[in-house]
Amino acid sequence: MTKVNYFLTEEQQMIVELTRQIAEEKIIPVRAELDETEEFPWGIMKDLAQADLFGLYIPEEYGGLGGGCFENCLAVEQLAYGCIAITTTFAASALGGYPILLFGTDEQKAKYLPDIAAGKRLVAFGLTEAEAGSDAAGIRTAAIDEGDHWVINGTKQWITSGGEAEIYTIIAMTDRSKGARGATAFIVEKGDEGFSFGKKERKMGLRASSTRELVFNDCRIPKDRILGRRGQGFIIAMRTLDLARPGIGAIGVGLAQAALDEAVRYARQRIQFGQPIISFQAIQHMLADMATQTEASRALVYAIAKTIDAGAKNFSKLSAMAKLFPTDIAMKVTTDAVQILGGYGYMKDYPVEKMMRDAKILQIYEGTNQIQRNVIGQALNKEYANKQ
Ligand code: COS
Repeated sequence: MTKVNYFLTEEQQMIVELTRQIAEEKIIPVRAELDETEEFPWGIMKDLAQADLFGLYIPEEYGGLGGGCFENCLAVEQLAYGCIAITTTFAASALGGYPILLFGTDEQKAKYLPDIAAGKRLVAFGLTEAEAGSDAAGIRTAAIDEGDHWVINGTKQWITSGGEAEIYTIIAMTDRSKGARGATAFIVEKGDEGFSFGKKERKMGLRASSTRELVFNDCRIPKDRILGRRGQGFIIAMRTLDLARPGIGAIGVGLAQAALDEAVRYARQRIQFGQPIISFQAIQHMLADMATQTEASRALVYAIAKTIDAGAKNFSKLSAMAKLFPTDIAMKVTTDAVQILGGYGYMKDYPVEKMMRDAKILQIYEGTNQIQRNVIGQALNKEYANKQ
């Protein structure tokens, strides 16, 4: 049967094959256990480091592979076929690294990117706080300029790889009176004075990924840890999210594909009323929708990621679309997969119950899907205003 041809280069095809192999050989065998124990997937992070995958999006001069958003999407899609908790741990490293890549000075890039690319040090991104989720400009963590250093106070919440990562790119207020324009980005390192880790969350899904508070208690960091300019922090966060969101869409594609494969396999071998349930039109139509929606999601993510890599400017709307559609589809397809497996689907003996639990986070993190719709809606409003 002909598959959609996305005309991947030889190098891109290699990334797909390598990450699929890691998903099948390393991730799938341990995913249920890590989901149960909530253990951080260090072993797999080492495998990904050995395969040079942490450097996928980092330029060659800093030891990376020089890929773009598209290559990153190809990799996380295949890893997500195995487990999205483990993939999120990997993807969070790009989210944390993008601010340095996009806004770091030459010195900062030279200092941090080679270790990040080699997978020697994990990096995490800290924006969210207890009172500032969707309303990202509402953060309260504050950084004060004290001459030769900065002093940071506040708490970041739900930070992926919190406690495990060694480098953190965080956003803090340097002038609250200026709202979004009063935020500034900083690099904080594990071990910095006054920087510690708080509550580790217990979650519905995504259990092999660590989600933890970052606590800044008179945390002192050197002056040169500022990222970009003072007051540029909100823009840095938004530009980072714009670049990262297609990756979340790609994780949704990988997860939907995994759930679809499980559902088709099961429907072909499950006998009821004397025949495999796939011979019933009710099941066939569900599978047909699941397959079509998964392929449509893939095509959307790939097209938008390539558009971004081709040098698009102001791609927030596209990036939001690339996150929104595939993640809503991943939720639907995993739910339908559980339905097709019926009672077995609800049991932990089959992987689809974990897939459905995991899928929910995709509609929430890196900006809820309601926020993605806002971003798209506001962009449409602007576009059409300019046309008149
Ligand atoms: N790229 C560059 N600049 C951007 C931007 C983007 N994608 N989005 C907004 N900005 C700029 C605006 O142009 C504006 O600049 P000016 O002050 O110069 O006009 C400034 O940032 C503030 O923008 P806006 O008024 O739209 O900000 P809001 O407070 O209304 O927030 C949303 C906008 C809701 C889109 C933002 O808060 C958001 O993305 N929230 C979700 C956060 C999120 O994803 N959290 C997940 C946790 S991180 S894993």
